[in-house]
Amino acid sequence: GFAEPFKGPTSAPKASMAAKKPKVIVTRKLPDPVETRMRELFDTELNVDDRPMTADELVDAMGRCDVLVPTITDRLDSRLLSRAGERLKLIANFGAGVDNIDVATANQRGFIVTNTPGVLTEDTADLTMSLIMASTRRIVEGAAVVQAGGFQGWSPTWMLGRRLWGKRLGIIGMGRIGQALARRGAAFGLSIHYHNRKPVSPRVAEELGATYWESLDQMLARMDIVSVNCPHTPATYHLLSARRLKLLQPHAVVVNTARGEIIDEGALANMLARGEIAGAGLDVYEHEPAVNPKLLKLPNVVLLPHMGSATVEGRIDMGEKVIVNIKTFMDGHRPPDRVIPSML
Ligand code: 8YV
Repeated sequence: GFAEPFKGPTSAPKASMAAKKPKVIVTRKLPDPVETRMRELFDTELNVDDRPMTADELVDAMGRCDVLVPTITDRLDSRLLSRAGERLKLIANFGAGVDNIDVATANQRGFIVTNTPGVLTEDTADLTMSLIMASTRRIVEGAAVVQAGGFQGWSPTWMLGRRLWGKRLGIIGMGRIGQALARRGAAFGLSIHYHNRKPVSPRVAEELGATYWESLDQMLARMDIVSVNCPHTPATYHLLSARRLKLLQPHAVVVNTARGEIIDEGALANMLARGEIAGAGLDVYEHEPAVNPKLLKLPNVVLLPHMGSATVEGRIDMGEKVIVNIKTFMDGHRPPDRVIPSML
């Protein structure tokens, strides 16, 4: 294509029109319509190969651009940000979660941080519901039998899972995604329970018919299905610790489409292996892309490769959000999706 490779030689000073456009460096390959629009609007440097940038390449990029568009695969910690150049003004994350960025340090250094909330809510809730269904109804296990040519015919006692209707779903984190999951869960006949820093508004609680548990411990002990839907922050790291996981009932199932760090993955794997809980559906891992080897050997888990927001529509919408944030900021206004540390 006509895109510049991100490691290309520094080009000569641009003509006056181009010079007015902000220099935007995108760290990964984004959907074509997003990249096309970015190139129209900004002086954009794309990553056509989609190879994740090294720490040194990120520092180099931050020294040469007004706006960096990173993703979850770019770890912008305080050490790296302290090496960032003077030119950088905005870090417009392609993604809702910003745990890959030390937002406080970024702000101290004068870099605004934005994210892409709202546009991946329904897709992520769909994937969460899929994991709930897959892990209770053994969907992946059953599909694997047929694909391996092993279907021997119907049997009254074979491939039995567990009924969803009438069970209790406990949602940890009742933000946009938690609420979207609650709606789906209610439609499947689940009773909806949640733990959050504070209760949702009475109007939302009534609409969702959701029961608030101030004590996560007490909620965990009473749920059939537990879903993690909160952001990863210092306060939620290992929120599902070994101690808390032990509060779950043996027939309970845990699903996570948020961030792996929220669950003690080693403790979860051990409990699954010992049959102390019934199953798990995971889309995210504590040390991504590594997956705890114990999990890989278990039959009672459904493991997906971080694809909660992976729809064509969702990824284009995310890109559009990034563009709106950059444009608004460059026009001298507060970008709509600014993240401030007190929100985290
Ligand atoms: C993104 C996600 O694909 O938005 C998030 O928080 O986890 C995913 O939807 C990823 O973060 C891209 O940066």
